[in-house]
Amino acid sequence: MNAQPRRVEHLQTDKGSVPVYTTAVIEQPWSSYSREDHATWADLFERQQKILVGRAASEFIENQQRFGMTPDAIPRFDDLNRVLKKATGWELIGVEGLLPELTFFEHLANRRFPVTWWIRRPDQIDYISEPDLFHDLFGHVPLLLNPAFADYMQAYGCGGVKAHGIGADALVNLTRLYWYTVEFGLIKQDDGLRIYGSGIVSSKGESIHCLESPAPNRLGFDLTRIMRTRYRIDTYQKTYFVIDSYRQLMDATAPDFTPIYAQLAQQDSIPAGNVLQGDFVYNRGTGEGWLNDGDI
Ligand code: HBI
Ligand code: FE
Repeated sequence: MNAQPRRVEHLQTDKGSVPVYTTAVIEQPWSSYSREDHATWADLFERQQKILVGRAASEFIENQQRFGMTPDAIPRFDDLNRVLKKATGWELIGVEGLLPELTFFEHLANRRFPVTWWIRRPDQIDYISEPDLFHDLFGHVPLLLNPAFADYMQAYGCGGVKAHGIGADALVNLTRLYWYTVEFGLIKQDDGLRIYGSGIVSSKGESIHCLESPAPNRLGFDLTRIMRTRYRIDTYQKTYFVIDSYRQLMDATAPDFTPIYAQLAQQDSIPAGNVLQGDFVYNRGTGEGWLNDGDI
């Protein structure tokens, strides 16, 4: 049984009331993982690896192999860091769990990715409301080997530190950008739409739902459209945004967001399930898209 992480408080955020942990950086207590912890990693890894064939972005699969991640045991952060540091200068650090936003942003701005050191219990295998080791290691870490995505994550962190200084509305806008790209993003490949978002690749049901269900919208990436779009944390997404490339994400964070936040402050937010005139709508089957010229 793994040691229970130390909760400090609950923070009311737009993700609901989430536990916020100490900001301490913790050495991964690899030898303290129980056989049950390693078995939970193996179960989740093997299940997701099967589901993600033909569904996950090609870089995601390739990079998992470059890290040498296997279901055999929970990976050691030190082993992963040897590969990661050389490739894009990023470093994994162990943490207790969700960090206060400013702390999180400061780590990203310095190419440090916080990874929760503990893994969920077997009875939480299908869903856990906060990022555990599986979500972070399996979901977030592979794409940090991609130079453009690694640049984007650092730029996002720098933007987050700035937004924290501007105010709560700017933070809400920026958190939506993280949500609809890093956590729930899709990418267009020659062979169709594929998943790169960590929240999806670490979830069995949503890995299938996001590409195959007729219910959700799949819209072309548009920075201000994303920043205006609300989201739910307790259901599958009603809208997914599709990028053409990771470089597109990096380029989108090039401008100073201050005037964008000012413009957004004058506009209403958009319900998660709406499709608006001017949205670029993708067809889930063919991956082809068209400009929506009328309100749906
Ligand atoms: N803390 N450890 C950790 N991991 C996250 O993904 C994380 C966080 N704190 C805040 C946060 N994510 C989100 O609010 C981001 O949108 C900033
Ligand atoms: Fe995450």
